[in-house]
Amino acid sequence: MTKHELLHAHLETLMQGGIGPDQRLPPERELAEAFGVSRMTVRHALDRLERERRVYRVQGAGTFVARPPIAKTIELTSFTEDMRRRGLVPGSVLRVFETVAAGPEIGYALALSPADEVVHVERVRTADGIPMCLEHAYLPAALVPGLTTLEGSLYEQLHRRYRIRITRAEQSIRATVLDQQAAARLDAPPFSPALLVERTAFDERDRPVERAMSTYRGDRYSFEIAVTTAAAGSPARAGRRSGDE
Ligand code: 16G
Repeated sequence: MTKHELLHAHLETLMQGGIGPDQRLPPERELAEAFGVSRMTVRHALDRLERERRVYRVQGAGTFVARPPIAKTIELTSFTEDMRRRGLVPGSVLRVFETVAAGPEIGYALALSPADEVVHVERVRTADGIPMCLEHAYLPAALVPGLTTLEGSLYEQLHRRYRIRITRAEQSIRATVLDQQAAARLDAPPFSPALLVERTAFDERDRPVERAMSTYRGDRYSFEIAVTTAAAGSPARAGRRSGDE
């Protein structure tokens, strides 16, 4: 190993072990002496770590270990997890549970033919007993044989009973207003503002397993998405959805 490589390996070890986030690395001079390299070499090594956003410099104070990113992408959660994380008790009122033909749009999203059967579940999702969201979920009937009703978390059931684990989703969010029926279900005035989130969820084998439309009351729910510059390694990281309680 060259001196340069030794220095790099040493810095890696320091950051993974001994020195935690927001703690200071040894001064440049000390590192240069310990490894028998010039201060310029030490600076180059630190520059590289700074570009990778693994350390940051504070003028006059030194070089500090950066906090790791919270998560790489907007996190995929179920309604149940989302509410629990915020200390709210998730609940559901089942309105519809039926098996119907997919039709062209749902069929397209789930890679089925329009005549193939899907299970349609309509639920009012509550947080601490208060209606928060109206959800329509469609699942290929062939993937969930014997499912005749739904209690509790859909994603937990899919996992426990059918070994289906949702690992990624394609999602769009747009503004809308509540029609008469959705307003009645959500205990809100007709035509009040809402957020419509449409999701196609995929399992570990990348099969589309759910197409869902979730309509959130605009006055009770907001999405929080942390964004960062591309230089940080990923265009968008860490998201947490939050409701307005
Ligand atoms: C989320 C999903 C919805 C899914 C549900 C499962 C969005 C926009 N929608 O609400 O597609 O069906 O979670 O929740 O994130 P559950 O496991 O609590 O039933």
